Amino acid sequence: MSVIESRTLQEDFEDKIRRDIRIEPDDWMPEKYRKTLIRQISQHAHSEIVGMLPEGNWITRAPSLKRKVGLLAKVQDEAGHGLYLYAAAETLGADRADLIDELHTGKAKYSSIFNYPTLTWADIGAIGWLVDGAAIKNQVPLCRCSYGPYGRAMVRVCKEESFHQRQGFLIMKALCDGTAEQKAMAQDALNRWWWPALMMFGPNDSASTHSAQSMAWKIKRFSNDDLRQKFVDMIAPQADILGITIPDPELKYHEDTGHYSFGEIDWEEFWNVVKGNGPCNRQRIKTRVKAHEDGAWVREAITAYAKKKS
Ligand code: BYC
Repeated sequence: MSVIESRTLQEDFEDKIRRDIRIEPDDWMPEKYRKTLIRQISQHAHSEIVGMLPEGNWITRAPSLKRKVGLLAKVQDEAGHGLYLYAAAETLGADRADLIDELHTGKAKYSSIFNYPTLTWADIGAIGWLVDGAAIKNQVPLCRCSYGPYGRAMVRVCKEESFHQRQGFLIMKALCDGTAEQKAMAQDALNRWWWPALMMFGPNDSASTHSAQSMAWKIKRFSNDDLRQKFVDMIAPQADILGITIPDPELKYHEDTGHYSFGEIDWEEFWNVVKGNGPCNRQRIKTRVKAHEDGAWVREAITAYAKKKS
């Protein structure tokens, strides 16, 4: 390709980004844009798949048939999200088997939040309310991502996430309206999930290595700190409705700005979990690898069936 041709392609790409025209799989794109998307989309897919594990732990122990059906449907939705996302990464030329291998060998990251244990039923409420709440804040802007297949996948994911958040809030509400012991369970879950939920948005903007470029390419539409602030502003009044207390003595509402200020995240804990040393990292990967190995016969059967049909 000549220098002039490649400059034209680059300019054409930049022009599309400027004019909010989506980049599609067959369009020319800079190699770094492709790599950034494969990184983010595959990490996102892994998060959905690993994210099924803390909740799966409670499917057999849900307190009623209604709750069991709701939780089953939620976990099933998450499997679906992972699959749309792996498919979106494949449109960029990534090989799904390689991506999964990177997860299983610890090379690929997935959201820090899923490395914490689910100790009581209230944790399922807290995950739906806080974790899916954070996911919605982060993912609604991704519906406008400059890369077509990712943005379109996010539309359906976000619709499902909003059901998930309501499911979680309603579990929390039932517990908070219940006995003193049930309300204490809800408070304990909030105490344990609050700070890890804030960490989901990633490092502060000043420490975020990818934000500036990803925002220039309109992959990300808001910075990590902006989204974290939107999340706190959404959740704090909901905690008041539930009658439970966010475990942050520095949390304060400011009439003049309409925003809450909040305390500093323990970044040492965050990076420790991201590096693989959280309470459940090893257990999560071990469980995933086992599920993958146990499912080998399904992959073989599907491949044999496809071959026969063709
Ligand atoms: N955990 O430069 P930065 C769900 C990494 S699924 C682990 O700010 P970026 C759900 C980051 O990857 C929720 N690692 O990065 C599922 C980077 O490392 P590398 C998942 C994190 O990409 C089931 C480094 O730190 N959501 O909701 O610009 C049940 C520097 O960060 C984390 C998504 O994946 C973290 N929390 O921004 C219920 C959304 N944060 O790659 C619910 C899509 C940062 O250089 N992803 N790192 O080795 C994103 O929006 C962005 O990738 C992030 C990070 C905001 C997460």
